[in-house]
Amino acid sequence: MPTDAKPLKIGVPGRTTFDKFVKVEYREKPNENRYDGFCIQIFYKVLELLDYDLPYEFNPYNGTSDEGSLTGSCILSRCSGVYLSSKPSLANDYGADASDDGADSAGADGLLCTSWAEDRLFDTSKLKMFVDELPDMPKILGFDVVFGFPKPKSLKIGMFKTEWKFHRDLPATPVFAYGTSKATATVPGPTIVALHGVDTYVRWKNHLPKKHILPWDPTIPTAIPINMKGIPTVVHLHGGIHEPESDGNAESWFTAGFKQRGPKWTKKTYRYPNRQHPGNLWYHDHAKGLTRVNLLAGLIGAYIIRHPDVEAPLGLPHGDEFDRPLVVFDRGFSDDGSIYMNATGNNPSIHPQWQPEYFGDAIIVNGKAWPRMTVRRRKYRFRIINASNARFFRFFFTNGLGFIHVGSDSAYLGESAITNKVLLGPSEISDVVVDFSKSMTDTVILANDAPYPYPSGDPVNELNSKVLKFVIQRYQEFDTWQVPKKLIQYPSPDLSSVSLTRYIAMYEYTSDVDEPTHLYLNGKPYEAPVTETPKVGATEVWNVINLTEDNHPLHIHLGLFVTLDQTELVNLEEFKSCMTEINDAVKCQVSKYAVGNKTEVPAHEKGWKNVFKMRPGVVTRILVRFSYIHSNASYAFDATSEPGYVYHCHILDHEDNVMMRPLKFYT
Ligand SMILES: [Cu+2]
Repeated sequence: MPTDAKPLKIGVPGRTTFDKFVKVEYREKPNENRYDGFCIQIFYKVLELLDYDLPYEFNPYNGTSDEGSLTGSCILSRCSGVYLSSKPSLANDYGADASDDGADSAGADGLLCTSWAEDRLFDTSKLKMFVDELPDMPKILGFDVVFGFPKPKSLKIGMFKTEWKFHRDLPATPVFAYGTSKATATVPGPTIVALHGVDTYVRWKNHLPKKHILPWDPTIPTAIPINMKGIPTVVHLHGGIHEPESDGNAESWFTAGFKQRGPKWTKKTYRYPNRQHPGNLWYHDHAKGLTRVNLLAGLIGAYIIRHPDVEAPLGLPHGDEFDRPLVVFDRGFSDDGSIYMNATGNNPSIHPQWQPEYFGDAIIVNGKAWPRMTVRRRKYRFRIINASNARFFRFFFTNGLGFIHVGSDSAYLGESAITNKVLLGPSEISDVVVDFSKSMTDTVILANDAPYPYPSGDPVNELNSKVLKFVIQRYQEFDTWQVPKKLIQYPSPDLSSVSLTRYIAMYEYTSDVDEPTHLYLNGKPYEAPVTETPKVGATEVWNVINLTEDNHPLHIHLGLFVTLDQTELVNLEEFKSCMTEINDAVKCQVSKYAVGNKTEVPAHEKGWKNVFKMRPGVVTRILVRFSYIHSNASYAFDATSEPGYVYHCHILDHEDNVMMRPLKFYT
C-alpha cells in the first residue's frame, strides 16, 4: 500500500443504510493520461463486485448522488491506484483469497480486481491433441435470390451467453457467442457470405447478461453503462468499406435490448453495402475498453464477400468442402473449463487488471483446441484469420508443404506467391491454397514458431507450437483446380497522387518498475481531439514510427494501404529521447535517423492490406487510399458523417489502453 494512500468510504447513493461497506484507498497522484471518469468507474467496479443493484438511476457523468458523496471526492482525487480493503466477511462474498494476491500490508485485503475468484489455471497439456474434428461454422447468406436475381437481405444476429465445448475433455466453457439464436450460437460465430454489389443489413442484438464472464479493468477508458446494468458491445466489420454509422465505433456501444447506448451510438441496423472488392473480412466486438475481453469471451466471426464474375475465372478451389475459413486464436482455461484470464495487472497499483498482452497455451481453430481435419489428396483453399488478442502465428507445415498465397487481409494479390511460412499478426488474414497432393506423408501438422510477445518474447512450447493436424487420404485425386500466377489486378499505388504525408509514432509508457502502463499513438490518448482528418478520395503516405520494442499490427478502418518500405532507425535512443520530449517527427529529423537497413516487403504482403505488422525500431511507409481500390471510385456513402472511424493497434490489449485514435473524413 502506498504511503500517501487515504481511505475513502463508499456506499450506494440513495441508501441511508449500507448493508455492505468497502473502503477504497487511493493515491492522490494526478496522472495526466487518465480522464475524469476514472474514479466513477472504480466505484461501479466495486458495486459490481458486491453484486449491488442500484435502487435508482445514478448518472456517473454528472455526479448527482446525494448520499455517500462519492463523485465529489472521486473527481477531486484522480486516483492512480485502488486497493480494496474490506471486512473479512466481504472477502468471502466474492471468493477473493486475500493472502494470495500479493497486496502488501497496511490493511489492504486485496487489490480491487483480484477479487475475481482466480480459479487455478487448467493444465492444458492434459488435453489430448488432434482428437476433435475441425468444425465448419454455420453459414448465413447475406443476400436473397428472388426469381434468379440477388436482392439485399436483412439479418438479425444476436450475442448470447452460452456454453461451448473447446475440447472433448474440457468441461463446457461459458462464452459470449454470435448466432441467430442462443441454441445455434457458436464460437466463432456463423460465417456470413455476402455478394458483391448487394446490400447486407444486420441488426446486431445484444442478449448478454448483466455481468461479464471475464475480469475487465475500469481504470482504462472503458464503456460503462449507468448502474452497471449490462455489457456494452458494438460490432465492427473488419475490412468493410461502409458508412461511419455502421462501422462499430468504440463509443457506439449498446447493452441488451439497446437499453443503454454509448455517446456515439447512432442506429440499430447496420448497412454493409458490399460494393468493395471481393475477399475476406471478419466481424468482432469493438466496445471501448472491452474489446479484449469481449473477443476473448467469443465475439468473433468470419465474413466473406464473393464476386463470382471476377473470382470464378481464377479456378481456385471452391465449395464448402474445399474452401474453408480457419479462425485461429489462443486461450487458457481454468479447472472448471472457464476461460482463464489473469485478473491481476502487471502494474496493479495503476491498472488492477490490465495486462499488456493476453496469451493462452491452447490453440483453437474454428472453436476446437488442436483439432484434426481429414483431407483428400488435392488442393484446398484456407482463409486463415488470426483472431488472437496478442499472439502472432508463424505457421508452417511439419513436412515442408508450402502455402500458395492468393490474398492478404481483404484483398486478392496481383500475383500468387509461394512461401513455407506465414507470419500473421493479430487480425491479419492470409488466403492460401494448400496442395495436399504434394505431401510426402499421410499426416501433417500445421505448426507455429512465433515467439510471444512478437518478436522478442518467449519461444513457443510443446502446446502453443501445434495448431491443426491434417490426415491426408492415400489416393491421389484428379483435381482441375489451379492457382494462376496472375490473380486480380487493381490500380497500382500512385505516389504522384499523394496529397499529404503523416507521421504516426507508436509509444509505450512504463511504470517505476519498468512494466508497461499504457500505449499511445502520436503520444495522444484516444479522447484527444482528432488529428487525422483525410479528405474522402485522398491518397496519403503515412510514416509509421515504432518506438517500442514490440511489433504492432496497425489496422486502419475504411482505407486500404500498400506498404512501400520498412527502414530501420539508426541511433534509435537519440531519436527516441527527442520524440519523447517534443513528440514531433519532423522537428526530431526522422529522415536523418530513418537510414538503416531496409526490409523487403514479402511478395505475399505486397498487395492492398488493412493491417500491417509494424516492426520495432523501424519506420514503415504505407500508401493509404481512401477510395475503392478496385475502381478508384469514391465511396457509395457519406464517409464524412459522425461518428467517424478509427485506426489502432490490433493487439487488443494495446487497443484498449489506448493505442487507438479517431479518423475523421472531410470533403
Ligand atoms: Cu500494439
